[in-house]
Amino acid sequence: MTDLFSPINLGPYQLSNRIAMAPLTRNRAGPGNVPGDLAAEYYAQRADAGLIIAEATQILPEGQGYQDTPGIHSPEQIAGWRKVTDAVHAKGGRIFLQLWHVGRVSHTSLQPGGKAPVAPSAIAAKTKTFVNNTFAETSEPRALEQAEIPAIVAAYGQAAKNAIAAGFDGVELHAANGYLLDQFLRDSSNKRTDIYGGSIENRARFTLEAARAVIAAIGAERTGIRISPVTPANDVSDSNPQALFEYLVQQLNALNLVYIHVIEGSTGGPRDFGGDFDYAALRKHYSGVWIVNNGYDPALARQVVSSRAADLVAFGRPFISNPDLVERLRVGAPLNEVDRATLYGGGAKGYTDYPRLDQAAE
Ligand code: 8OZ
Repeated sequence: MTDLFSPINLGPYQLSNRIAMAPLTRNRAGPGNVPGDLAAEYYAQRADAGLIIAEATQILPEGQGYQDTPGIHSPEQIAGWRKVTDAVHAKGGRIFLQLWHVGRVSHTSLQPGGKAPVAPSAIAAKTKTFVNNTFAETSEPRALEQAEIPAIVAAYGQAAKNAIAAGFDGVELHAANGYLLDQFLRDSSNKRTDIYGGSIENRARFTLEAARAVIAAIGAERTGIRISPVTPANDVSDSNPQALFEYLVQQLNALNLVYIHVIEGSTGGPRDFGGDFDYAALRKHYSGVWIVNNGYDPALARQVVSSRAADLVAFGRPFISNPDLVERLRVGAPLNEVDRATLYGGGAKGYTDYPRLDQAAE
């Protein structure tokens, strides 16, 4: 029988269990947006996850939307991440990096030259970002010229190469949660009239081009993607998400992407948001590894894996507060609660100091 602790193949890798650590923004990068030694310790503490998907990481300076998020576009960032991947591999773990461009979810104070953030269309997101140690409205974006898009597509490929140079086992394209790729996918944020707007095929074009660029750089067997078909996160919505995401998944299947990681419902919120969206219909179009996420408790996680409705379950907040989440799930131990005050920014507190079961018993 298949359970959460059954090994599974992911491209060239054999994962030791079906529990993934979801990508989690923690805003603890150092100067130059370089991940530090504390990040290496944090990820190494969680290395018994079948797969770690490291936090969203900007592919370009323009792709940053919050303070102190790491990048993967400079040599210093590659060197910083190398410490993380070495620490995880030393403990037998597997780690992918999530490649991120925030698009309009940014602030001029983070943009090179203080310029406007870029987006499919010049429509501001009604959402806040975190800059200068406080929450701020996102800045009014400008619409990308069609001629600018190839350079961003190429930057995804370069970032994937950089991730492999940093020792990652693969990458996950961040096409979820209302960031740049999702802004192009969904018709509330994409009002373009060129080949990147209008029809479903046109709105999916940028994401598929980015996927092809990453595949060309590092191989489909090291390339996954994260989508969130109905989430309202960062002020995006779509008039027909079922048709949009069924098309996207069909196309991703043809590209042989190694996994699709689906956020069900509202990110970090209700799983039933989006009403009758049919996730099983999405999966029917895809023959690779299917990772599910959002608000899974241990019982639901066991059920979807044993029924084969999903191949892996990604846990977010439970992995923040339980470095030994895998062991706790194995023995049915209670979970530590997450401290919301230390989620974003700061140092070791709320990052590397959550107790393991053996420490709690001391
Ligand atoms: C929380 C805070 C900032 C960014 C996402 C990368 O939602 C994020 C994120 C989450 O995908």
